[in-house]
Amino acid sequence: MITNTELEQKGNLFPAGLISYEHDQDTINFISKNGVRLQVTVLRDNMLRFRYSTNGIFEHDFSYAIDEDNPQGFNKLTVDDNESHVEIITEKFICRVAKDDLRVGMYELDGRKILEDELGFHWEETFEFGGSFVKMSKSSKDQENYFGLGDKPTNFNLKGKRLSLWNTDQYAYGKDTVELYKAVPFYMGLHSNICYGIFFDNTFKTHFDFCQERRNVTSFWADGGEMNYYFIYGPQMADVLTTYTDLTGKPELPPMWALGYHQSKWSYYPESKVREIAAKFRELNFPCDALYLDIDYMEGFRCFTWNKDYFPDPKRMVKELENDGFKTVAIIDPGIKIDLNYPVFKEALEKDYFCRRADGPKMRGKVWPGECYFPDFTNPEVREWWSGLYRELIGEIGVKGIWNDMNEPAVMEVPGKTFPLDVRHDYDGHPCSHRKAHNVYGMQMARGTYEGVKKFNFPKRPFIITRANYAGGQRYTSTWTGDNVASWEHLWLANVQIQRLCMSGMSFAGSDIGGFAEQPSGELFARWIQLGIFHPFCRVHSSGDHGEQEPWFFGDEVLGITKKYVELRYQLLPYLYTAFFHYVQEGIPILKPLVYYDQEDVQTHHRADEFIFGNQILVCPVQEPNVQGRRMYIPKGKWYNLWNNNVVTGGREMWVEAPLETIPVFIKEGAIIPKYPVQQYVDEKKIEEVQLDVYYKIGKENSEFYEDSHDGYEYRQGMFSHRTFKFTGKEDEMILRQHKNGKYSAPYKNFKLKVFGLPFEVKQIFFDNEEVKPADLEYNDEDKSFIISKEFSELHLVG
Ligand code: MIG
Repeated sequence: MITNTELEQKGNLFPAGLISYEHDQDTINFISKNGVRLQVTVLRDNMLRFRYSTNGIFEHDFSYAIDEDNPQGFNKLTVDDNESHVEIITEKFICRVAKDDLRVGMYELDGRKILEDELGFHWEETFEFGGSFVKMSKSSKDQENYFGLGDKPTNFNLKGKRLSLWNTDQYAYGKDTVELYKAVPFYMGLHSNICYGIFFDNTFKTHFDFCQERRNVTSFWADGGEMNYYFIYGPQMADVLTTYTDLTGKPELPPMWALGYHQSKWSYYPESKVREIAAKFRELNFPCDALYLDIDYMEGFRCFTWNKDYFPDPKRMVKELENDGFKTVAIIDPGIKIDLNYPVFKEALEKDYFCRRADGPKMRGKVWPGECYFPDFTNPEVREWWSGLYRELIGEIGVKGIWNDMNEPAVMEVPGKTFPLDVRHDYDGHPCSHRKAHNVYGMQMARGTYEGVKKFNFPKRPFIITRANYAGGQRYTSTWTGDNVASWEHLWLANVQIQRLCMSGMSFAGSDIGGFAEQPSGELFARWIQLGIFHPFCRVHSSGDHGEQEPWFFGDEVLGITKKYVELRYQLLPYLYTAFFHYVQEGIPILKPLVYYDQEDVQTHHRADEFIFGNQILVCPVQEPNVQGRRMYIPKGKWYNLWNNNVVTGGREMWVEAPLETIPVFIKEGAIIPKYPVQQYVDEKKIEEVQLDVYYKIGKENSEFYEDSHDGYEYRQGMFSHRTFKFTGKEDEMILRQHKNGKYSAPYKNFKLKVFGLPFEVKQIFFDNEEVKPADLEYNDEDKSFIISKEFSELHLVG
């Protein structure tokens, strides 16, 4: 146990007793005897913001993370004065601020403790940089567990870990590497079936300790800036996460092709190589929607140029690929080669858009092109210029997506692998050093890219992928987990990292399937594809120097298996798109770890292998070589094994068969899963009919199906269709009702309904309240299927 005296000897300072407090509409201001100010703002009934100033002065309030349009407003705020504390009561919970030291506690309305300050706010002044290290510590319960924090490659449950957030290029990182590409200073705590969230919106290097240093204490602190955090009350994890995602923002719907299968490699060049890869996919009927061009497409790694020896006519190539269903995605890095004959460099130089060192020289660093300068993406004028650079690439050549890399920012051959800390940034009119701007540099680059791609691809939707990001960056871009390795451990990591990103507001994420560094065995590749098709972003990518990584490279068996799974992804596109719609609308994560799915069941708090894809599909990857099956946890309820339709009862661990061609997948009973036919790429075919797989249940279950034209913005004018299927099953009767919102009507007319597990023989059928003959609905008794108009309102089967 660390005592205050020890901490004080180390130079830590604490708030002294309260002098006064006052409140207006939504904010309560506390002033303490030594000048510390605490501002508590009520944003939502379940969310408070806490800001501390050590000397009574607050700097201008500015954040890159917070979505300007985040929904705000609350129903109730009461401030009560007690002898020892001030009580802030919202409709959902109570916050108490102690009068003697400003320590804060959060309680449910019935008085149950959610979270209390341990030492609470304290700080240490730094003469070298000015400002302070700002610190916070909270007490933790024995059964309390922690989740979140972005892309950390460590156990899903963070209890016992100490981690820091400082965006870093970590080639071939490993389990427990402390700093990776992204900084998402948001976590959720869970105990006694109460979940809450802490979002520490501070872009300096931040640190989190989850009971590692001291068993019953969690703490977070930053190397500078303000103690500025949001407390979000659940009690359900879903409430916490959707509130956080509302606060920091949601992306727009991607074009559906971005959810297809993507193939990448460092590097596909020259043009003949790209064509060879494209042709092979089509020849093998292996679905693929996008091909990636890594840095070698450029002229000497100069961004926004083409190597004309390798790609003599990029516009023609991109067009021809597109005719064949392939969208081209091209990489763009932040480093701009120092070269007076290179127009992008010259313009940025003339306009003074490059970052400078504290004493004036420009920030110079080596990356792929050699010596480079780096645009200051935290300057809005620079972002605007940057977005304009995409005119040719997107607007004229027809590239459909942009891949931003190296934007931690990464610099080669220097200590720290990034900019020196004295580098200056505009920070949207709040000039600062790299200490403060480092963690948002990549996010602001991706933001400028997003604006550009959106502008020049309009009226089609933009697709961006970035390596580095900060909280809120999900508004602009998708992401991947960087330079992983072709190993079984990394397959495990990919599973954990993507689930964690989904728990951090960044659902549109995937890993380099098969591993970036080194080469996977065919078995590892097959297992990774089986997992990767259930990740929101699905791309095979690898470095150039370890052999081939196309699906056909591993022999016929692996090709057959991977093809079957990629086809399954294409069939499930409408289901995935619906999950994406919920993410975009409500901030609901696309993958749901079991703890999110059922926090009441404490078994789930330490599980990380299994997850729910969308709402109703349970997936559990095989993460070891040479196995025929594995043990896995099935959450409560009944589930159909996708491969044999056997029904299992959950709430327990069980052995599941999983030879190489099988990944354990279960469908929740009562679910209705919409499926497209297999296509080689999105919109290859005119869809004639959508299949609805119905998994029978005695009881009720709702399912949803969102559709629109797969690209463009007409959905914003109501041109979407959002269907809710209400299923009711009895021993001898099934009722399926449909409600529809939106004006869009897809070109196909019918659903093919297929009922699994129907417990009775169909004797009578009522369709929209009229009795019909089996033949009217083309009833097939063998597979229990019906063809019904997609505009049906009720199907009623009687046994
Ligand atoms: O220093 O562009 O993570 O996906 O293929 C390596 C080359 C730079 C790192 C990325 C990787 C990409 C590679 N890049």
